[in-house]
Amino acid sequence: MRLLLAAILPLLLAVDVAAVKHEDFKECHQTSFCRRLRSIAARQEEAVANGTAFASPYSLGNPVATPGTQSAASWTFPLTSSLYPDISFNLRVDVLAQGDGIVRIRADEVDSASQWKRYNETAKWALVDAEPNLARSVDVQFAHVDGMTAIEYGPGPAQELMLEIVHSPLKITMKRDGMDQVVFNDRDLFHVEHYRAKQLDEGDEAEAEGTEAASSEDAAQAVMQAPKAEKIDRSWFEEDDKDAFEERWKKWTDTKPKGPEGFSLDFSFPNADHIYGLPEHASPLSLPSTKGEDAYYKEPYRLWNVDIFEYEADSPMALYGAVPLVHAHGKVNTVGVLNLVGSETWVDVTHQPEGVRTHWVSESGIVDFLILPGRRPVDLFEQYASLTGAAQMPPQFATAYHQCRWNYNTQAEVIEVQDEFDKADMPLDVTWLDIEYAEEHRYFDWDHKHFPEPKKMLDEVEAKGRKMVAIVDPHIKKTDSFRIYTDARDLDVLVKKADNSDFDGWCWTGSSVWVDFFNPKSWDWWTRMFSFNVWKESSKALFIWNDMNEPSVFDGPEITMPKDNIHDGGWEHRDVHNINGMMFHNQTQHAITVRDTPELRPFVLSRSFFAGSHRYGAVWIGDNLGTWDHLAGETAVFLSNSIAGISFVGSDVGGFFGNPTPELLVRWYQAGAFMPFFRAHAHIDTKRREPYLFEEPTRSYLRDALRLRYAMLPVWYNAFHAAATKGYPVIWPHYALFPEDEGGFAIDDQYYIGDSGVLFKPVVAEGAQESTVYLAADQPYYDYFHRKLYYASAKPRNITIATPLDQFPLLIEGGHIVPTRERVRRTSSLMWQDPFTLTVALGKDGSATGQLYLDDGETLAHTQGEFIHRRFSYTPTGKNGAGKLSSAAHVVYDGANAWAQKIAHVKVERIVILGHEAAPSSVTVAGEAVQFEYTKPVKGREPVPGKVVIKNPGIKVGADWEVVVAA
Ligand code: NBV
Repeated sequence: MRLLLAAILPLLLAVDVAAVKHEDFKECHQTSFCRRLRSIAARQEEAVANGTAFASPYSLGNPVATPGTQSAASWTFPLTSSLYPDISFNLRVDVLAQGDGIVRIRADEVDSASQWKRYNETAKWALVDAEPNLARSVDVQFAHVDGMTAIEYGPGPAQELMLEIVHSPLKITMKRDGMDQVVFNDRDLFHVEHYRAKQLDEGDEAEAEGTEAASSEDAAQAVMQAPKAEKIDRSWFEEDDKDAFEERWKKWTDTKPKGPEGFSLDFSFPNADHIYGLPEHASPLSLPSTKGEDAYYKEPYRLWNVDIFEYEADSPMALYGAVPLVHAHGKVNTVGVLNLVGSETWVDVTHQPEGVRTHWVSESGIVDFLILPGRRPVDLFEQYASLTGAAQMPPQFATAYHQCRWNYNTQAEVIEVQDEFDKADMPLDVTWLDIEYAEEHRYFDWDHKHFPEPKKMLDEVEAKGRKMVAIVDPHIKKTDSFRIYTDARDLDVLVKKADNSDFDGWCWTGSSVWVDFFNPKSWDWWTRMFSFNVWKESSKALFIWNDMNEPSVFDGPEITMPKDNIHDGGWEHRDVHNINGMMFHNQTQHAITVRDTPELRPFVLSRSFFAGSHRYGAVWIGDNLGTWDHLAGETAVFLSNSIAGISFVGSDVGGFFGNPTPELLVRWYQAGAFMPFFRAHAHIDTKRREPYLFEEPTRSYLRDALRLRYAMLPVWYNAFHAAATKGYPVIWPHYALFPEDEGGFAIDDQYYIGDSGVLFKPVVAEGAQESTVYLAADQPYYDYFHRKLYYASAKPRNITIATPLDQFPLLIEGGHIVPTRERVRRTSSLMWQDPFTLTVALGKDGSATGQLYLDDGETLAHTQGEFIHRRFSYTPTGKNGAGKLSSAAHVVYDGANAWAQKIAHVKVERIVILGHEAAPSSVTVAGEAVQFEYTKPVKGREPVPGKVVIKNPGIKVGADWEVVVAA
C-alpha cells in the first residue's frame, strides 16, 4: 500500500499548484436529464419572452380526502398532463401538525403500466418520521369550488396561512396575511418525465410497449383542449435525446434501465429579496443568480456529492454534501422549501424585481417537498428541526481543539505530539489518525509495525484526559484475508453492479467494495465491528472519522459510483446518491453510541452529508487549499451549511493543501477558534505545522487562539445546547438574527455564536491592519478584550477595528452576559471544576442577560435531567449604574440532580461589568461587601468602556444568588 501511495503521491503533488479539474466533473449540459429539463424550461421562458401564450400542461381533478389517513388534513388530487392524457399522476397535499403549519406536497405516477417505480424513500432517511403527523382537522379549513381549492391553516386562530390551489393550469400558492409567499409552478415549469419504453425508431412511439399509449394525434387533440395552452408543443418535452436511455460520459456508460425519469420544480418567492441554503457550495451565503444577463454564475447550483479535488473558493460546483433546502427571505417574511430528493439535482436562481425565482431539476424520484411557513428564520430552524430532528449534544471534547494530519505515523509520534502541546502550554483535546494507521488501509486493523500497542497508546492518551479519532473509510479492501470484506460479502450486504454482481472499484485500498448501508442487514453487523469484543484494539477514548463517503471511487464516473449500481430494494445508486454518505455516518454513530454500557456520547466526523446528517455528528468542508481566498470564502460555507442544520462544521485549519505562511496560519487559527468544529489538518505532503513548531511571535499568536477557544468553551456549549434542544444553528448569520435589517441580509463574513451576543469576524486578507465590521443592533458593542467601545449610529452601520496580526474583531453586543473559564488547562476535561468569569456587557438601557448550560460532557445523563441551566440577569435599579446581577434556573430542573451536586462547589471567581458609567459605592452579596475595582470610561473619538471588576464574589455558579451594585 505504501508503494501504491508512493506511486500516487507525485500525482497529488503535481496538482498542488493547479486548480480543480473541471473536466472531471459534469456541467449541466453534460448530464442528459439536466440538459433536457433545463432546455424545456428555457424554451418555455423564451416563448413567454416572445409574447407567446404558454401555460402549464398540468392540471388537477377534484380532490378526495386521502384514503387511509383518517384525517381531514390530507387530500389527493388526480394530476394529468394535457400532453400525455393517458398517464395518470396523483398529487397529495398534507398539512402537518408540526411546525405551525408545514405543508407537504407529493406527486407520483399511479397505476403505471411500467415495471418501474420511482424512488420514494428519501423522506424515510431525511425525516425523523417519514410520515409526519397530520394536522388535527380543527385547525384546517378546506374549500373547493370550480377548479379552485383553498386550504386555510396556521398556528393561531387567525388562520393566517393559506394554500391556494388553482387546478388548471396547476399553480399552488402559499399565502400569509393575504400575500403570496411561495408560488409553486409560477412559471409553469413543473414537469415530470413519466416512464416510457425506449423508442425503436422515430414515430414508433404509439406502438412501443409500455406506458405511452397516446398517439401524437391524441396528444395534439389534448393540447387543443388544454386551456390557454394553445401554443404548447409536445416536441418540447421530448427532445431528441440520444442519452435518455443510455448515457455515455468519457469511458463510462450509464445503462439507465428505467429511461428518463427526471422532474422539474419551479418555486417563486415573490416577497423575498434573498435566498439562502442549498449547501454545500463554495458560494456566497445569499445565493446569486445563475441565469439572466447579470448572472453571477454560469451554471446552476449542483447537488451531487463528490470527492472534489482542489475545489474553487467561489463556485456553484457540487461539493461533498447536499441539503436541498432554501430559505427565501425578505424584510417581512421568511419561508422555506425542503425538497426531499436524493438524486442529482441542479438549481437555477434568478433575482427579479418581483422576487426570487428558482428552478430545480432532478434525475429521479417522486416529487416530495415541504413548504416551511416561517415567518422568520428562527421559526424555520424550529420547523426544519421538527421534521429532521435536532443535533445531539456533542461530547465536550468534540467542541475543543483537534490536532490532525495525514499522518501521525507511529505510536510514539502520537505521544510526542501531545507532549509537545503540553510543553508549549497549548491546550489540546484530540489527536487524529488518518489512513496510514491501518495495515494496507484495512481500517480497523492497526499497522502493528508502526503502532505496536494501540491499546497502550489509547490508555496513555486517555490518562491525560484526552481522546483520539481514527479514520474508517467506506471502501473495503477486497481480499479474503480481511474479515470486514469476507463478512460483508458473506452477509450479502455489498453494493451491487447493474448486473447484480458485487461492485468493486479502486480506492486507497486498491481493489475495494462498498457496504450498502441502505440494507438493514448491514446495520447490526456494522455495530458489532465497533464493539470492544470485536475491535479489541480500540477503547472508549477512540472515536471515528468517516471520510470518502460520497462515496469516493477513484475509477468511477466523477470519482464516485456508477449511477446504475444497485442498492437494497433494487433502487439504483442514482436514486440515493446524495443520501449515501449520511447512511454510513448514521450507522457509525450508532455503533459508537452503543459500544459501551451505559452508552456514552458518540463523536463521528463525516465529509459527506444530506438533510438530517446533523443528527449523526460533525462535518468538515473537505480538502480546502491553504490560500487566502479559501480562508475568505469559508465563512459563507459554514453559514450556509449551518442554516441547513449542518452546524457542527469546520474546515481544515491551515488548509489541507499547501504550506501556509505563518501569517496565514495565524489568521486560520483565529478563524478556527470560532468554527463550531475546530481541527487543524494537513495533506501528507505538507510541511509539519503543529502550532508548537513556530518561532515567536507566531507561536504566541497560535497559543492565544487556542487558549481563547478553551476560555470560551462555555459559550460554545450553550450554543451546542440550543442546537440540540431547539434546532438552532451554532453560529448565526446576520439575516437570521436581525431579519428586518436589510443592510445585513447579504453579510456572510461575520457571525454570532448562538444567542451569546458574541460577534466574530475573521481577518482573511494578507497584511490587513484593520477590518470593517457591521453592527446590526442599536446597542453599544464592547471589544471582547475590553480595549474599546463601539457604537454605530450612522448607516451603514460599519465600524473600523485595528487588526494587527494578534488582533481580530471579537465583540460583545450590549445586553449580553458571557460566561467564560479563564484558567485554561491542557485539555477541556480537566476544566470541569474551574471557576467562571461572567462578563456583563450592559445594553443601552443598562440591562443584560445570559445563560449557562453545563452537564458532564460525556454521558447521556443530561437526557435524564442531570445538568444545570442558569439564567443570569443584570437589572438596573437606579441611576449611575446601580443594579443587581442575579442567577436563577433558566428552565425547570431538579437542582439536586447528581451533576448539579457534583459541581456544587464550582465558583464564579470574577464578574466584569462593561459599560458602567460611574464608580459604584459598594458591591454586596447577601449583605456582605465584596471587593471590586473600577476603571473610568474614556470618552471621545476612541471610547473605552467604564468597567467594574468584582473579584471573588463568593458565589457558586449553580446556585441562586444576587450581587447588588450600589451607586
Ligand atoms: O485520508 C486521506 C485524506 C484526508 O486526509 C482528507 O481529510 C480527506 O478529505 N482523504 C481526503 C483522502 C484523499 C486526499 C487526497
